[in-house]
Amino acid sequence: MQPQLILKSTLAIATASLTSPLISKSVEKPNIIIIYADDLGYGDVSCYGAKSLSTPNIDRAAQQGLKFTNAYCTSSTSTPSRYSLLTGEYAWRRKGTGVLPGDASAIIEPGRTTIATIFKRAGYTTGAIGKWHLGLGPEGGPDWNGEITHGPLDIGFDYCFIIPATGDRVPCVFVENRKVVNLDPSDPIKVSFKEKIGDWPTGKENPELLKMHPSHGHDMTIVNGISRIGYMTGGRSALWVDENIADTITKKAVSFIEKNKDNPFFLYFATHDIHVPRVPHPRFAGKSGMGPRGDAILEFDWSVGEIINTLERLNLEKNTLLIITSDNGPVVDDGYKDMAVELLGNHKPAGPLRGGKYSLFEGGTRVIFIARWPGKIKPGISNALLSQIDLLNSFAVLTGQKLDENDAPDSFNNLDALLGKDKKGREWLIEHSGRLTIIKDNWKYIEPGPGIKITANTNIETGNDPLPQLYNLSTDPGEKNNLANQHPDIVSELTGLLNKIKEQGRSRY
Ligand code: NG6
Ligand code: CA
Repeated sequence: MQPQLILKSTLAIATASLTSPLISKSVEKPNIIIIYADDLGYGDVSCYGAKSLSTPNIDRAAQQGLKFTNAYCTSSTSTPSRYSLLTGEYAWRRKGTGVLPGDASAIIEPGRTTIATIFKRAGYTTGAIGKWHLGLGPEGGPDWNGEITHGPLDIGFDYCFIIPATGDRVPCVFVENRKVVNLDPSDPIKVSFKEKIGDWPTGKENPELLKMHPSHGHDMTIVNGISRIGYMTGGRSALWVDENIADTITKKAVSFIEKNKDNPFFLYFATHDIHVPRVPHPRFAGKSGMGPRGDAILEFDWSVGEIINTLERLNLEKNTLLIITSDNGPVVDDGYKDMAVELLGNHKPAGPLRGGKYSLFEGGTRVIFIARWPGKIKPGISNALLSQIDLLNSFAVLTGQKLDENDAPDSFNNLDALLGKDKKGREWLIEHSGRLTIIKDNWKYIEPGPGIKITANTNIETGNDPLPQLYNLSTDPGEKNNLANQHPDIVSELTGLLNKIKEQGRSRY
C-alpha cells in the first residue's frame, strides 16, 4: 500500500465532487462486474487463439477492453481460487480450503472482510450470482430446510442467488439469500456425502435411468437423468434443470443490474459453464461440433453477451468495469462421458500452455482475463503480471477505501496494471496445486515433491516432480526445458523468496 497514492486519489475525488458530482460518480464509483467462468481454459475462446469455435461476445469485450496474457487465478481448482479472490488471502495458508463437498460448512467466517465488504464500505450494492462452492452454514453444514446462515449475506453481499457447490454435487437446488428456492416444506431435503440415504436411484445401481453417464466418480444420486457426487432425497419442487441453469442465473444477473442501475453496484457473476456436467440449453446443443464441452463454451459466451447488451441498453457502459476470467484451467474428461475427448479435434483448451486444471503447470492457473471499461481502459493487450487475489486491494484503492492491517493479507494494489497504466504488474506471483510455484522476472520455479505425474482419469500433467523445476516462461511458455541444473542461483533465490512468503503468513505489508 502506498499512502501517497490514497492521498492523491482522495484529493482527486474531493476536487471532482466539488466541481461536478456527475463526473465524480462515474470516476470514483464505477459499477464492477466480475464474470467468473468455471474451468474455462486459456485457449478456449477465439480471442485467445481458439480456431475450432468462435466466442463473439468475449471477443467483443476483448476488442473494447484490455486483454491480459499473464493473468492468473491463485489455484488450479475452484474452492481455493474463489476463496483467494474473495478474501485476498492465499487459500493454501488455511486448512480445509480444498475442493468442497456439497454439504460443507462455510470456510469464510461471517464478518470477515471480503471484496464485497470493501464495496459495501464504499456505498455499493453487492450481489453474488451463480456458483458458490465456499461452503454454507455453521459447523455441521447448512440447514437446507430452514434459514441458511454463514453464506454470501454474512460476508458483504446484499443479495445472492447461488448454486451451493457445483453442478455435479447434491443438493441440486438454488439458494436465494437465505432460502432454498421453491422448496415445499412437506418434502424436505436430505443430503449425505457419507452413505446412501433414502430410495432415490443412483447412477451405480440404475445406469439405465441416465441420460449422461459418469466416466469416473459421479455415480451417486440421479437428478434430472444425471448421477452426481453425494446422496440426496426430497426437495423435488426445488430441483434445478441443468439445461436451464445458464438462462436462470444470467436472467438473475441481468435483473440485478437493472435494479441497481442508478446506484453503484458490484456483481460477482460466477457461471456454472463450463464445469461438468456439461448440459447446455438445447439452443446450444450440437452447435460447436465439439460436443457439450464446446457447446457450454458457446453458452458461456452467450451469458457474457447478455451482460454486455444489458450494460449497453441501460447506458451503463462507460460507468462499468467488466472483468471476464476463470477460476482455473481446462479439463476435458472431468467425470462424465460427454464426448469431450472424442470430439476435441485440434482444439487446445490450454492454448500453448502445458497442463490444465489440477496442474502446477501454467495451464492450471494462467487464465483468460479481460478488463473492459470504455473511456477509462484503453483497448489493447497487456503482458502485465496480474493475480485475481489483487482485485480486492485494487478495488479498495479505486473506491477510496482503506484496508485494516489484517484484511486481505496477500492482496496488493495492482490497480494501475488493471487499468493498463502499468505494463509490468506484480513483482512475483504464486500458483498453487497442492504444492506451490513462484514466478519472477519470467522465471518459474516449481517446488519439488512426490506426487502423481499424470492424473489417472483426467489425463492431465500435474507438474509434480521429485526434482526442482525451473522454466524460462519468456522463451519456453510451454515449460518443456527444465533449467534448474543450469541456474542453481535462480533456484535458490526463488526458493528463498517463496519460503519467506510462506513463513511470514502474509505478503502484504
Ligand atoms: C473432482 C471431481 C470433478 C470436479 C472437481 C472440482 C470426481 C471424480 N471429480 O473431485 O468432476 O467436480 O472435483 O472441480 O468426482 S472444481 O472446478 O469445482 O474445482
Ligand atoms: Ca473450476
